[in-house]
Formats: sequence, C-alpha cells, structure tokens
Amino acid sequence: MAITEIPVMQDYIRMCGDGWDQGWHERNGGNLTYRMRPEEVEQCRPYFQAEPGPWVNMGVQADNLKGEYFIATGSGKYFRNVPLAPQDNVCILEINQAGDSWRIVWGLEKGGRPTSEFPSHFLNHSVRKKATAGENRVIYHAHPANLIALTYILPLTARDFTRALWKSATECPVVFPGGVGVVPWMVPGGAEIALATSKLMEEYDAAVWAHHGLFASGPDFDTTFGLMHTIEKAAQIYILALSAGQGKIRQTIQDEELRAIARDFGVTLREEFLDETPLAK
Ligand code: 2HA
Ligand code: ZN
Repeated sequence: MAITEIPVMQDYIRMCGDGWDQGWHERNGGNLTYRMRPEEVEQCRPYFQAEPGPWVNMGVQADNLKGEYFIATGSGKYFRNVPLAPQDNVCILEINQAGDSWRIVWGLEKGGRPTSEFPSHFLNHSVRKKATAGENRVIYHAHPANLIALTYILPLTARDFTRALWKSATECPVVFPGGVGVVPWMVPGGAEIALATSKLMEEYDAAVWAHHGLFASGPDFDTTFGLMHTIEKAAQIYILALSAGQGKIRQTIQDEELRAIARDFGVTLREEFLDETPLAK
C-alpha cells in the first residue's frame, strides 16, 4: 500500500489530471487545496515524514483552521506532472495551534513549498468553512481561457458576469444560483488579493479574478471541479455566440425564464441580479 492508493489522495490526484486535460493549467498555472477529514489524516499519517518540516508563518491567521491538515499543490509545480509523481508535486500541510503557520508533513520530496496562493486558499477555506458550517473542503484556482477572455469584454461586476453566465446555459442558475463574484485585477500571490477574494467568498462559492482566472470552492472534488467546468463552459458558449453572431445576440434566456428554472429546481437566485421587467435582456 502506498499513500497514493488512499481514496482521498487518488481523488485529489485525479482532479489535477482532469484540470490539465481541460487546458486550464498551462505551465505552473493554478492550484488546488483540500481540507482533510480527521479520518483521512489518520489514513495518511503512517506515511508522514519522521521529521516534519519547519513551521512557516503565512502572514494570515484563522482561528477556525487551527490544527487542520491540507493537501496542496506545490509552488512552481505543474498540474501536468501531479499524476506522474504526486510525491514531488503535492504536499500535505499541518497548520499550527495558533492558526498562522504551516509545516510540510508529507510530499514535495525533491524540495519546494506549497502554492504561492496558499495564503489566499487558507483565508478562503476559513471563510467557506464558516459560511457552510464546515461543509466546504475544496478551494480550486485555474486559468480557463474563455472565462478570462470575458474579463476583457464584460464590465467587471458580479451582476454582469452572473447574468451573462446564467443566460449562457440553462443549467447554470441551478449550479450557481448565488452567482459569481468578481475581483478586479490585482497582483497575485499577496495578502491584498487573498483578502479581496475571501471577502467575496463570504457570499459566493466562486470568484472571477480579472485577466487571471477563477477561484472556486465546494464540499468535495466533484462539485468543485463541476463548478469550474460549468462556469468555463458557459463562458465558452457566450464567447462562441458573440463571435459567431459578430457581437449580436439575437435571443437569450429571459429573466422570467430564469425565475421559472429556479422555481422548478427549488433553488433561490440572487434577486438583485434579476431585472423586474419580464422582457428585459
Ligand atoms: O500557481 O496560478 O495565481 C500559479 C498561479 C498563481
Ligand atoms: Zn493563477
């Protein structure tokens, strides 16, 4: 038995490979973190290093993540390589009892650190754990091309992005009834983008990073990957329609029809993103 045969590790590794297959992870683009369940930590513990790495302060702190364990991609590592050599590209981190530092207990065997976006992921885990009563476990950042392209042509507001995406595929309002947040362009990897994103993730389970990519969260790998996939596919359809129609959209899903979907599927759409007039675009 190897640690990579443990189901949680297999699911994590598979998601990295799936993201690569989708074309969302050029070079070292993107990062994935998972907050482990206690029983998963115990399954993996026999494989932990005899000597954990040194504690490294993150510059951010969260009371509700003290003592948690995360699986994380490595800084500068390529998603493409994760299925081939998970032990060199991925790590398991333990968070200290102050909730402000990590240390590596497994992985990155040829050296390295967790993703440069770990402070962003960490703050977002804290916010999503609180917002979902502990259900949220996955934070996923990727660079899907069509969604990034939309950040050059749509106003950078949650309302504009949400409406364009909801109307680009009938299932969208069911998959993300709360809509998507939008973070203006910022330097990645720092505390500023971490704070701006985590502020939005109090309300949204996905946030667009202008001219950069998407942050998505969810309770498990399938749901989170599915959210990324659904949003990117909607963006692709919108771009295809705009391109084929030379910028003219002849018809689209009406607000009343969005309301009808919500009614039949038992979801609550963010009301302020809907227009009053039934025939408004
Ligand atoms: O890890 O995607 O945002 C590379 C990135 C940084
Ligand atoms: Zn990125």
